Amino acid sequence: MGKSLAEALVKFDEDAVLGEVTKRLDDGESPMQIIRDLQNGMGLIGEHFNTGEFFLSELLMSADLFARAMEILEPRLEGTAMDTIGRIVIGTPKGDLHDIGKNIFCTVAKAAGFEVHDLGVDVPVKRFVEAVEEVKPQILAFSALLTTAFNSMKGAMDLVTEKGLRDSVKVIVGGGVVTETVMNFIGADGYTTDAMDGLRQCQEFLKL
Ligand code: B12
Repeated sequence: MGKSLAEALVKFDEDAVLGEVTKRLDDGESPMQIIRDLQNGMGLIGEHFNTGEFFLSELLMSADLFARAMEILEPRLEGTAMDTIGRIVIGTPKGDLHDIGKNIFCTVAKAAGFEVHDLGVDVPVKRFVEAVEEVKPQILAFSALLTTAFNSMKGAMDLVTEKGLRDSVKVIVGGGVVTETVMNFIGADGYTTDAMDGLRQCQEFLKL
């Protein structure tokens, strides 16, 4: 099932992708599991890009098709949380424009009751620190898909520490290329390549 969805995405077969997403939702499958399969498809597309079989135009086409699938999936992710359980400031750091995964995490975090302050993409180091000062979040979150974004995140973390704000926030970094090494490099408290796992870690940070 999952494999065919990933394969349909790699073939840019819009009817097959949207048809399977709709069918699996109708069959009662969890939207997050469907997103994981689409994420695997994006991973395959990245591999084709690496080997030179795909170009930037294919990355753009895949992003567009993913967005269409998300239009169907997103309403199913949204919950009806009544009370705010905590504040998250999130952004994709300077130099990085990827936001599909960040937006998915924002949706599930909001659905779980977090107040999410999304700074968008290509966010300068200073903007993260200003937002921590303004919003006073319990959690500062980065989404990074490019290795070149690691230095921007480290810069933001250094400035947060310099301003004496480090102890006021827990920091999590998410995104396809993120590993424990990246977490340690920037000095974060957690890392993940999965939105639901990230949500669990955020809830744990607040001891919910
Ligand atoms: C789609 C895509 C694009 C689209 C992005 C559109 C958009 N609006 O986001 C476009 C075409 C713009 C693009 C451009 C480029 N891309 Co690109 N792109 C991809 C691709 C194929 C898929 C990424 C994606 O959306 N995946 C699906 C989502 C759902 O997965 P995800 O992001 O991992 O998110 C999940 C989790 O990680 C988690 N999550 C994400 N963020 C966060 C944050 C928190 C706090 C938490 C808790 C969780 C969390 O939640 C999500 C759901 O579980 C990847 C391949 C790959 N393997 O990922 C390459 C990839 C990321 N791109 C790559 C490259 C090189 C580029 C370009 C430099 C290409 C070029 N030559 O111009 C440019 C850079 C532009 C820039 N400055 O940012 C490389 C990066 C290599 C590297 N290690 O640095 C990759 C890995 C492709 C490859 N070579 O293998 N790209």
